[in-house]
Amino acid sequence: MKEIKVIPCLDVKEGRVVKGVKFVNLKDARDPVEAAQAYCREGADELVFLDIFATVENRKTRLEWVKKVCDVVTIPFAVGGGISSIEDMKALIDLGVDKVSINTAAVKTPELVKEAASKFGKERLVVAIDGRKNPPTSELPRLEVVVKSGTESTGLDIVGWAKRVEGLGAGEILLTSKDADGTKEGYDLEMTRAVAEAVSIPVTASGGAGKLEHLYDAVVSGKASAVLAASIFHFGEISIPEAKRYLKEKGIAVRT
Ligand code: 0VR
Repeated sequence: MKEIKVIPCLDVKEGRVVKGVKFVNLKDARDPVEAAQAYCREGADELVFLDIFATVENRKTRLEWVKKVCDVVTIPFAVGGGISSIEDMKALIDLGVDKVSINTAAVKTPELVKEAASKFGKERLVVAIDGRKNPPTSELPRLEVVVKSGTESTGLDIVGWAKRVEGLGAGEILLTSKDADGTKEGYDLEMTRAVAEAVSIPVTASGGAGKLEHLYDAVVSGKASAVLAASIFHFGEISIPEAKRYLKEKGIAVRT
């Protein structure tokens, strides 16, 4: 059984790691470099850095923030936020970033996924999909893709979009539930499972982790290949070693 990855996520705003609920009410959490060093030391399998306001502020990813973290990271490092061209990706990869993650830009220019996979290899290309659940009475898809830090509706069905980006060459999908983000009430298992069953590339569950059981549920019910969390790790409620020990005791293969 392939090892399940435990991934902390640094949502960065103005050079600091922040954390909110449902993408809003962002509160200061910790310094990105200190956090990255701690997570690497504690055995995280990968680190995600999201420059969460780059796109809405219509600017490129803040390379100076990324470089500071890049210089201390000793595990695979993925960066997203504001990436909208091959040049943006090359600049990050030249800094030493292992994987680039595109979200809004993929929706706006799907061909970018194909071009990036061809140029850098699909193993370096994550497509991040932020999703929300619409009420059954809505004309919008029940599971809908949202972009621009969750501020813009796309009318796209999440499963259809996931299958399309897989076909275009995405190496993996980072699937974040906007509704679950920061609630600590658990991942959106319906959304995660629907996508994981529709594609053959790895799907990372993201948004809502609050208890150790949630991590297990995301893997077993959600069929996720990796579990990403922010709140529980940044505020010290659960540590990376605790998470991995729990999953291992429940029979889930993890890197120890
Ligand atoms: P937790 O629920 O705290 O584990 O958060 C996991 C995940 O939702 C966040 O790391 C991150 O993906 C939230 N994302 C975005 C955002 C937060 C604020 C503004 C925008 C975005 O666009 O992804």
